Amino acid sequence: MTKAEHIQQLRTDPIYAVMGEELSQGRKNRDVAKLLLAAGVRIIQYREKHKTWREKYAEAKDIAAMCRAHGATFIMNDSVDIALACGADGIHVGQDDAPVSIARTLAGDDIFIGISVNTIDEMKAALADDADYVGFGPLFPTESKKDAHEVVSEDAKRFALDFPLPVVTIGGIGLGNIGALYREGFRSFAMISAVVSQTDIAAAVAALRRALKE
Ligand code: 3NM
Repeated sequence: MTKAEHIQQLRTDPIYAVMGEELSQGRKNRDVAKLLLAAGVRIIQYREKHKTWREKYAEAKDIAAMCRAHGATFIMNDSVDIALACGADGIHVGQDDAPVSIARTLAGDDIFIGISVNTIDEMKAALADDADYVGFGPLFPTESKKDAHEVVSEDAKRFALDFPLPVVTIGGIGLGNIGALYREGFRSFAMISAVVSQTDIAAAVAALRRALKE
């Protein structure tokens, strides 16, 4: 798949799973990736904060290959070098990681780049820096990210709803609120606990997709 096709998938498939072993109920990342793909998830971000470079690279390389075989989009969190080494389709950076412009110079034009944003100023900067999408959050309080910001403001939500880049919402999203967010106008939902932490990932994903249709 081309970069444009991956970005199109990001625009059209509402479910974006963020994976990390600490929140996976003791399951290994490769096994969680298999379950996600079997459940029909087609956008997967690999996010590991405490593994070594080599561990992250070895896992990310395998999971990227699995994603490729399923027509899924594989996004590497933080590390431009691992993203390049493992053949990731996208890179997701935070406000404290390499700026989008530098990530782009390092990664070249074939990998799309998303950046976490919490405020209107950060959304404006993402646009000016030519990011391919923004991860906007947290929408709700979350236990999955210890250093999460304050929940986004209503002004920032209004700005995000009228923003030209794809907006991937994140933070505390699940079965109880995904339908309401969809009705507000949001179209993409990144989740850890509501997907990767669930015992039955396939059932959780099916329920989320149903909630989006209601
Ligand atoms: N980033 P859950 S919130 C990884 O606001 C992450 O940028 C956030 O996990 C941000 O779906 C978050 O379990 C955690 O709330 C999302």
